[in-house]
Amino acid sequence: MVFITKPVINQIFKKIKKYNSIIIARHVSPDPDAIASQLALRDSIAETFPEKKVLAVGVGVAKFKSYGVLDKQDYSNIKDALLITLDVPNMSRVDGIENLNYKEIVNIDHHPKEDIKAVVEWNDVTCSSTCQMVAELIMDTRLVLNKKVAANLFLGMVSDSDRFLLKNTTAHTFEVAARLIRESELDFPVLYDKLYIRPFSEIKFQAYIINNLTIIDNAFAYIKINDDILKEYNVDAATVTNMINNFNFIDDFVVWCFVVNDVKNNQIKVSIRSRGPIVNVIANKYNGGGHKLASGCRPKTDEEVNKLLEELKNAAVEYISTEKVSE
Ligand SMILES: [Mn+2]
Repeated sequence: MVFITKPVINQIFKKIKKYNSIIIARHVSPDPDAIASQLALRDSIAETFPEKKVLAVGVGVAKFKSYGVLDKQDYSNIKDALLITLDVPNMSRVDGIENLNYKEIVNIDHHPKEDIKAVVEWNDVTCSSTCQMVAELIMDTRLVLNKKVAANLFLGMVSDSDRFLLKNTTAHTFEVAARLIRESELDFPVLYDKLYIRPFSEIKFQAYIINNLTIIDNAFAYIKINDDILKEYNVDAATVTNMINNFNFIDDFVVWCFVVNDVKNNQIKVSIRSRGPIVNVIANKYNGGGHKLASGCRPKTDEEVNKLLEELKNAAVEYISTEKVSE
């Protein structure tokens, strides 16, 4: 197998080589792909170029601690940094760069392109994860691939493709994964615990969702979770949104949506998944975005939530009816 280095990978590597200070950021409310790509790239650059200052910024998440530690130091005195944004297409969702003086941006992302203006833009919606892209960047250049870096990248790839199950998984995804395992001699089966071990209370909470999901017209399913329920099951708002992929492959609906009232952060969080209808265009209208079949948003009011649910239901019902016609 011959792997052809993409020109954009060389351009990114040149920027990394050129700058003495590099700040690596990703989206707010990070998922494993965001946090793992960020830490893997930081650790790889730091090991390849020990003289450089490389910081991974943003708010940490306790349950992702084992992936590595974010840099908490003040960077307001750093001038002329290179900012590398990962797994995020819009500037407003980049976490932790409020006081940063950066000179140029390199963006590496697999979401549909939005407003980030990068001097080098590697945006590829055909990639299943940002970790897949960072893995290629590292393996196709002289950036160091150690076991810790490889483990993080593998976890991000597995997580964002839902164990190579989602439609964004391609032959290339498997090629990068195989290469990553081979080149780092990664013992990957032991890593799955990190992603999938969970307390029994979460399974009980999943049963609550199963028993309380509203299904409309064999097309659309949704549930609204309030703070009392979160407390009763001892789970947080992120647990709800992380659970949404477990409801794939259910014959009774093509679009499903979890709404959670996150009192702690004073916001309404919505996760949406689809087996057909394009949902990110709807999520975009309610302070959100994401992928065609996997999106999220943050409506401001209950009224907005209800409008969103109505739009999603209509999209689902319409999809089902056209599918029936074409059968
Ligand atoms: Mn991602």
